Amino acid sequence: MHAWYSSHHLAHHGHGELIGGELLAGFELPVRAERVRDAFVAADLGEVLTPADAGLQPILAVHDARYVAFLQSAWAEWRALGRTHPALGMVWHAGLGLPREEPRHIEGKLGFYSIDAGCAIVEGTWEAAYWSAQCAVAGAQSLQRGEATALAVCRPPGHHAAAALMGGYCYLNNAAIAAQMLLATHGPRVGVLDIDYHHGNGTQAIFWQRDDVFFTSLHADPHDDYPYLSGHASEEGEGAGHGHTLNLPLPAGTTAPAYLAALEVAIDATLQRGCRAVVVSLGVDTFERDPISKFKLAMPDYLEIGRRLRRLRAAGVPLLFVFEGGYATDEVGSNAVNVLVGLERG
Ligand code: OKP
Ligand code: ZN
Repeated sequence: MHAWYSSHHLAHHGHGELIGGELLAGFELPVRAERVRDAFVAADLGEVLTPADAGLQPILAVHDARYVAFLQSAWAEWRALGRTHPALGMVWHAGLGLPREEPRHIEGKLGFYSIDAGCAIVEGTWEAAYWSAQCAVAGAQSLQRGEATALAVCRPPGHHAAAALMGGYCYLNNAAIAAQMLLATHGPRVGVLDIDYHHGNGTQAIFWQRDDVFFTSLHADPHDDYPYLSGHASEEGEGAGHGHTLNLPLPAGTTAPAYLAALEVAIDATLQRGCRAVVVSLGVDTFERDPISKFKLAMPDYLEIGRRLRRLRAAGVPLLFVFEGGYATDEVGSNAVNVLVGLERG
């Protein structure tokens, strides 16, 4: 198996995060992707490769062109105001239900293209987000060449980003970009299996009205945790997409037995929908010592998650793992890679 990694992610750094109303040092740190790459090498699972530049086309197949243009120019527009600190918006549509028109002022644009204040923009944000997406694109191409498994060491993560919205540390939806690509070769239906602690609201929104991508997610009950506003079991998709979204919210304190039972439900549903390739949004912020999460998975549980995923492989379904969350920096690498080890070695 190959792991796709780009050092361009290092350019996205130096921003804090609003936590409970205070601007503090953030959790989404460069070291996270370094640790995942290092653990992949240490586990001797395969080669770490640098993605080629596949350009904007696969990104624009998922994201609005105006949004992508905003991401590309946001830092320069912010700098033009004389500001050197990270750019952060403070004004949101928040469901007024009124027509949307792109503001001219960068402060307006930052809010217009955000679901929350979780996405500061610094000088290297676009560079990092672009190459994070290129890792996912290269991973999808691995599957398109017939490989059974690949890992995209994406950073920044992607599953909270929608077609024209950033949020929750995410700018471009790496998993959605890969799933969209895989439709061309593995259609008529591919799956996204999101096992990050947080609901993959951006991915859900992108495929909400579609029947060609089945989205299923295990996550913290949104009554109690971020992203709060979506991820309920009652959300099943709309129109042609009805029945092609499956949310499996779990309570704070969830341990392996309940977690793995929900994972089996998600795997069953993915097989039942006839998905011919699956993108796994691989967040390991379900870990017991994760600093921002409330599930209680232990290190060996990640091996077991991988073992359970063998059922997809046995059905001939190739798997692309796209790295999402996981903030316990000492264990994030082993936890993410242990899923692959469990899958490969049982
Ligand atoms: C991104 B990913 C809750 C604060 C949440 C944003 C979390 C973004 C997670 N107290 N802040 O899904 O790991
Ligand atoms: Zn998460």
